[in-house]
Amino acid sequence: MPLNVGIVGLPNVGKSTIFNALTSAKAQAANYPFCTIDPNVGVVQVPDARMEKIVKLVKPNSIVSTTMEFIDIAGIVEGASKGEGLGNQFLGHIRATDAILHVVRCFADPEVVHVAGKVSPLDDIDVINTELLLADLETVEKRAVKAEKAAKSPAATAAVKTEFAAIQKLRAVLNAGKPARTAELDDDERLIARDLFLITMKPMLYVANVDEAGIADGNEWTRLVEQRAAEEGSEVVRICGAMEAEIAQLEPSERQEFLAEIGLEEPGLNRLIHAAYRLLGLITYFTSGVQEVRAWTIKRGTRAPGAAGVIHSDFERGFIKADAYHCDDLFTYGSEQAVKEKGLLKSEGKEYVVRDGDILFFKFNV
Ligand SMILES: Nc1nc2c(ncn2[C@@H]2O[C@H](COP(=O)(O)OP(=O)(O)OP(=O)(O)O)[C@@H](O)[C@H]2O)c(=O)[nH]1
Ligand SMILES: [Mg+2]
Repeated sequence: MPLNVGIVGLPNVGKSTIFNALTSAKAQAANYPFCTIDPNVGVVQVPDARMEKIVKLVKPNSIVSTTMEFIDIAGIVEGASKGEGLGNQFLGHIRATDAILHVVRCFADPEVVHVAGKVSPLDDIDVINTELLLADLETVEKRAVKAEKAAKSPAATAAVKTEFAAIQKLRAVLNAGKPARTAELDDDERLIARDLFLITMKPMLYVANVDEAGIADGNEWTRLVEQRAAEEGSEVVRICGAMEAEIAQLEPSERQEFLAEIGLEEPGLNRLIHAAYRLLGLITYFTSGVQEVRAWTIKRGTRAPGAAGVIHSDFERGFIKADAYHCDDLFTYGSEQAVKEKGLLKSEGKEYVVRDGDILFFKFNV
């Protein structure tokens, strides 16, 4: 289940710069709007400090991180939902993602063109969110015509009526200028909504692209974005795209030195990757042995057989039990043997809900 995150925003705000820093790719990033046309796709290893600690204790022959995918999409302008700019083409690319990073320009730099002529994050946010909303409204209106007819026919089934109810709720929310994700839907209605691939149904977080001075405490613009995000219940990650791009170019040894100089423990990108991972509702469990220590991605709330299925479908089908302990216990007691002696390694069954940071060993039979 490779999950992916789309990077959206106005043209020329730093999307490709951030994408390149994230993925060490060489997508074209340049100082003119609509530099990106076709989407750039890149795979990113999810950094995990716990993994490094496990590796130090277990000393395995090989290490495999978990990954996620980022997609750098063309800039959006006002009227995009009606075909302006690159129009519907890239809205389709956004529709195919699982979550959205919304990059907002929060740096001055007179050298870098702003499509609206001035830095104004709240206006920028409104332009993007409105276009996404209008695109969704069009999808919903189209479906509403058919759904209404079907629901009002004498032969209407319960399923058809549910569909119309869901469409009406979504339409009301979108017409009120709110994202589809704020609609209150029951489980059946949620399934209908899922089939519509609405953009504003996807989880979203704001990325405030700041200059170096704005990293530590933000600036007048990031405060506006943070306030707006708080009102919407969204998160904001503050990073300096230009500097992250430079850090990403450094050799690993130079990187630590550079970060220490500017008083950071890790690149801002790590925070961004972790925030995106959380946004997708993902957690990590580990398998650990002398051959290999490996991180695996699952949705929060997954039970042990489902987690086993991420490794191989046979593990899920033939699931018997999982030996489980938490990596924090490994760090406290220093070895799996010691964790076992403390009685903290438990044998868990099919109902066990896997925790973020669990170390699991599956027993199965097919
Ligand atoms: N000063 C400053 N410039 C930046 C920063 N991030 C990006 N830029 C510059 O902004 C310009 C546009 O960057 P891109 O990454 O190409 O922007 P984009 O959002 O991908 O643009 P489109 O693909 O045209 O939509 C480039 O000249 C970058 O060097 C930043 O944090 N600070
Ligand atoms: Mg670009």
